[in-house]
Amino acid sequence: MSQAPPRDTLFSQPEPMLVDFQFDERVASVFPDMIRRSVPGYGDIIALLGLFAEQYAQPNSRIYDLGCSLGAATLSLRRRIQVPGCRIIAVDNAEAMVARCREHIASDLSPTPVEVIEADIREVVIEQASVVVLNFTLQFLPPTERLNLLQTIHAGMLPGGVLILSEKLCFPDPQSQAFEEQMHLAFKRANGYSEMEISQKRAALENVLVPDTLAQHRARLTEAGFAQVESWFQAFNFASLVAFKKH
Ligand code: GEK
Repeated sequence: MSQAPPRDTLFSQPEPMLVDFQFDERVASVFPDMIRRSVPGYGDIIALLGLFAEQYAQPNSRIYDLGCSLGAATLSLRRRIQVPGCRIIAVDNAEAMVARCREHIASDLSPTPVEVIEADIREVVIEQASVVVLNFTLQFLPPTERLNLLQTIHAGMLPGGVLILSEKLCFPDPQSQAFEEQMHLAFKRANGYSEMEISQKRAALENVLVPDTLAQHRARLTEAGFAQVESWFQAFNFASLVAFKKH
């Protein structure tokens, strides 16, 4: 019988010196529980990413999972690729994530080869890409560096390629912002997080995760060269877009 994943209790005790959030061993060891209880729709997005691989992976191309953490998106993509000659490149710069990701990939028997690289996604060469996934990763780059990464991705994509971009959003009007935040808070409480856990995690992420609005994402993707942008998923303040490179 498989064991339940270790529960995230990282912010359950008062921290006198709360430091900025880091993707270290403590986070990696509880990550599947943490992200499912914190990000509404995460499980659905992961499952549906497989459909993008099924529909858009081109024969003899590369598929990138940028900020792969433990490899959940990679595995979903890998299991639904229908064409020959693909290779998945999964990238993360957190050592603890990469070590565990390699174990997960090794225990999955799908045929498409996967290379797990410990690197900064800003340093990785993107080429021959038919599908690129940024699943809740762009939000951790400094805002001024986001356009540059999207331009690099666009340049490394094949005609007809797709970029799937999932992000936490903020909202330009205060009423929408308050509503979406309230519902996200309710989601976390319903998943068993205490007020202390919620407020300490929020403080730790304050300078680390900087969200954009949907309009900022659309404008940036267009500026980076993408021909069409569709919004395909949203659960409260978490959304996913797909951007198409021209055929
Ligand atoms: C999933 N996509 O399960 N270079 C490489 N990796 C980075 C960088 C960077 N510059 N910045 C952050 N990361 C995953 C979930 S988690 C989302 C992605 C979250 C990595 C970081 O180490 C972490 O593993 C990941 O991006 C973000 O579908 O924790 O909210």
